[in-house]
Amino acid sequence: MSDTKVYRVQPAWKKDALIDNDTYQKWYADSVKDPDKFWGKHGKRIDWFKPYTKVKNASFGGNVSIKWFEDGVTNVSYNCIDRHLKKRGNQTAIIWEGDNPYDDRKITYNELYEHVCRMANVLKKHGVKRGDRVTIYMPMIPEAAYAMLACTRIGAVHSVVFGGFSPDALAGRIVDCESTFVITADEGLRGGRTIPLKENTDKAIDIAARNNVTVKNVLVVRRTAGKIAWFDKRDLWYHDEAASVKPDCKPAEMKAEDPLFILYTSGSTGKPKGVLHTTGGYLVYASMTHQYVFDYHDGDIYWCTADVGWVTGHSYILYGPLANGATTLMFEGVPNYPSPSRFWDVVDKHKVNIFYTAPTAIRALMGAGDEWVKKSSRKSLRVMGSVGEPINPEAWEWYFNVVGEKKVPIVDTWWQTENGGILISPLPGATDLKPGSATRPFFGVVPQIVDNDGEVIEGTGSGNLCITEPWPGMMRTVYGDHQRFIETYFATYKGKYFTGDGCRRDEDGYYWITGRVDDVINVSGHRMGTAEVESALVSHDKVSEAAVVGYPHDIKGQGIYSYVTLMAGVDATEDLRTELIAHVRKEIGPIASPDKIQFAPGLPKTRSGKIMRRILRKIAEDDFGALGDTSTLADPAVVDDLIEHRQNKK
Ligand code: 6R9
Repeated sequence: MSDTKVYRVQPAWKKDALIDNDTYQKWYADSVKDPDKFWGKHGKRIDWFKPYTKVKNASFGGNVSIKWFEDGVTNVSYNCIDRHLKKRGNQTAIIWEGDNPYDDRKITYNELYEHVCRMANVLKKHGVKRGDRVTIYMPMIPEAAYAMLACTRIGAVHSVVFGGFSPDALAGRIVDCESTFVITADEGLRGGRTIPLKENTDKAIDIAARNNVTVKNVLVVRRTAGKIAWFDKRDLWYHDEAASVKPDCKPAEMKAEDPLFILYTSGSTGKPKGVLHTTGGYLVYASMTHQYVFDYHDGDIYWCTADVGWVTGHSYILYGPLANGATTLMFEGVPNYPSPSRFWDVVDKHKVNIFYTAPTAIRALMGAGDEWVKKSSRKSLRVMGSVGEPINPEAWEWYFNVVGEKKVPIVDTWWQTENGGILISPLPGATDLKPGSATRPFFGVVPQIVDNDGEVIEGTGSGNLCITEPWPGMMRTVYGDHQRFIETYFATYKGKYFTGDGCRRDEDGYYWITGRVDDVINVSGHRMGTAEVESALVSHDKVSEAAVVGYPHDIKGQGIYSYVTLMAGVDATEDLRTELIAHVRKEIGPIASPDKIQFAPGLPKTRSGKIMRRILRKIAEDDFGALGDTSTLADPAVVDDLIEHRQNKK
């Protein structure tokens, strides 16, 4: 659309920027023309115990094998801590801002070294070895960072599970990667409310045991000192254990392709997949994108508001910033506690220069009113970012005009758990901005748009977004299921990585992500498979069938709309509606709570029994005038009933 607003790079953004537009063009061209040369050079941004001689050895065809820097030897915690000690041992590595505004802490690189070494020695003491999977189920406290880095120090593979997930969801993730060591806290604290993490862990461990995975130890960090159950042979207090071990621990020598972490994410089918990232390429990519996308300079105070339970927290609270020797802020709380000024109060309090958040938070704060922003100065802000879902132009404009006072560039960063780091984004000193567009690819990233038949769309046009060339930060496999990796990402369009997102390219070559084209919905930036919510619903004994779709939601981006068919003889009551919502929360967690439940005597199906989700989406959007072709429906009368009882009447 040529009538889109363009915000040109301002002289102040360009002045000390690491990359201007000419440099972007040149580097991008080099990165695509000769990836071996380009990444061979930039791979050296991290320290290697043994340098690599091979750079790229990767193919999206056949069995799909991705290797970067494969004969190099390094260690992630060494790169995030040890190598900075000489120059910046006394610099703050982590600023921790508690849920309570009076609660904060600063941890220097020297202190981080000691905490991580002690935690690593605790893991070793209890038998955790290289390659073992450690599950981390933690609130946003510095010990979560110590735990992750401690795993990388000894070569254990961490699997961080978001603290908002239920015991069942946690158990599923423990079982899938056969993890026998769990790190948690007594309770979490968010927005003044406690979250029973240890109690959830206890429940999850019982469920895991019934599925033949026995957790041997639980390391518990004391956060609230709330009352918890204790199992002497199994449970360990972190503060006792850490005091009992040495403050030094030699970093393990890891091969570039040794597994670094697993992170579970939702897809359109089946249970969540364990996305596996490896050591060398991931760290090179996370640190490089952190530096250039946020135009990070030495001494900047950097704040990403994500939770460490998501990939954004992995790459852009921890690994990218720490590899770059940055001061990274970790926030335990929520945007509107104790008031909707909280984000901006924290920005002023810690003089934050780079701020990275999600559209759902921006929309919620926009709804609370400008006065909450205007109470603060925000003078320190130099770059602002957005991630997690498409940002609508209204929210973008508000972020730019009200929060940034027209002076701060916004980087709308598009990427996925599978990608390890940002793939499409403006660079502050190089890219003219268009509200709602993630703009241009990062170095080495080759996007391609294809139609449903796989025909390549050149120039301007819309379709499905693929990436045709490997990049160092990408996932290597689905943990324990390489076939699923191939089928999920490389089979739809053979030999190409398919993102699952729809996309438009405009006349300037800018990319506009339009959202998922598969059965994944994005609720407040959290990815959810409709199939997961459906299977949670049908696991209730009064439900015979369920179909779940997304619908546009003002704050969350998408809301969850569920159509539920009850067992014969069961009455559709308000109480049952409440019960079903509680049931889904128990099965998956609060983030999966259905916003709407419509009791449906029947679902629209084709004669072969496939649910016609297209129709369900339209009804959920209250747009049933445009149902499209319904001629393949087995029983057209079903649709009339669904329309009559729709829950989103405008
Ligand atoms: C990093 C992260 C990935 C999905 C992705 C897309 C959506 C993320 C976006 C965006 C438009 C952006 N998404 N960033 N859509 N513009 N800037 O969020 O990873 O949780 O795996 O979600 O999120 O649909 O496919 P993940």
